[in-house]
Amino acid sequence: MTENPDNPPVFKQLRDLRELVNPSGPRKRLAVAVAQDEFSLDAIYKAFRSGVVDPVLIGDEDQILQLARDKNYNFYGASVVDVMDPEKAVELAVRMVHDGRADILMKGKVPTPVLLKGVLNRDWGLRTGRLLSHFSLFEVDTYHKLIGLTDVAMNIAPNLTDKIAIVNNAVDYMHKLGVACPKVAVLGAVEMVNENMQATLDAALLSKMNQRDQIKGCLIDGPLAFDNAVSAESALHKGIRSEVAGDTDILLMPDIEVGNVLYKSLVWFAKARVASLVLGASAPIVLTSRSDSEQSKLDSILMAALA
Ligand code: COD
Repeated sequence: MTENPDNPPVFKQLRDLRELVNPSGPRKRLAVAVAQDEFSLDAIYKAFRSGVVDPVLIGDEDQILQLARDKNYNFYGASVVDVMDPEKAVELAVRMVHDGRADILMKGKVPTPVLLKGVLNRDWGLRTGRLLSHFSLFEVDTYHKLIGLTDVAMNIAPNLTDKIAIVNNAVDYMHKLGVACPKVAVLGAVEMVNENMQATLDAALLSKMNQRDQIKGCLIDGPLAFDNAVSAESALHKGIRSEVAGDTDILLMPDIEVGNVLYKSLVWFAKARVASLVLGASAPIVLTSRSDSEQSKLDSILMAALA
């Protein structure tokens, strides 16, 4: 796969993110909703020991302390708040961020919709007036740089307006990582515009809006089928001329089903590593799957610290 020297890959591996976190910077206060989760605690403990976060562990205190004892974790200096009911634990964690008593929200052992409904609460949630969206950063051995997927977990069936906001959230985050002009591939099942496939119509409009500077700070092309998005050879084979094909930084999903299946295919079949956040809220939100590894959760905390 060829790399474009005009837009060099900044990161190949998620562990590169660690070098960006300033070790002498202030610790981020991390409010964890329903913290009695083994992999989450493993990741939080590592981030705590390395001086990145000060956690507030909200949930079933007995279970949290038991898990910490089983692992010989010394959380001295961190706080544990006993809240048995998961919805109440979510509310307290979200309120802490809302009130400025915490910098980052993290999902523990609680279903994603329960956490997100708390985040979207009109009185004590983390709304900003922007659309909130989920963003995953993947390290795949067969690709030459980190690649973002969005939205695989929050917006179910985004319309064109939503997709513009989803792209902007992802592009803003990539800028923070130093990618000056991220390349966005808008995915479809085919690379031609088909008036019966809404995803291809949205993709064509997004590309044109980008050309006309209505969406800035990135280079958008689509519709691109997945193979064209990640392989220049494949695009060439189909006669597609595209600066994005084969050098994509961000894959924009047509809907949550495509996104979720691609996410899980990469994790389960390709053994890819991933870190994930919700963007667009008043603070970064660490939102990984309950089945994601400790490594994935740690990298997601680092991603949030960088946001
Ligand atoms: N950003 C900002 N505001 C939003 C967003 C968003 N992404 N989504 C909804 N809102 C606002 C709406 O404008 C409205 O004011 C209010 O929130 C309620 O909107 P509803 O009724 O559409 O939303 P809810 O509360 O029923 O559901 C919002 C969820 C995010 C919970 C819902 O979209 C959802 O369940 N998403 C999928 C989550 C999931 O299951 N993920 C798992 C895959 S791993």
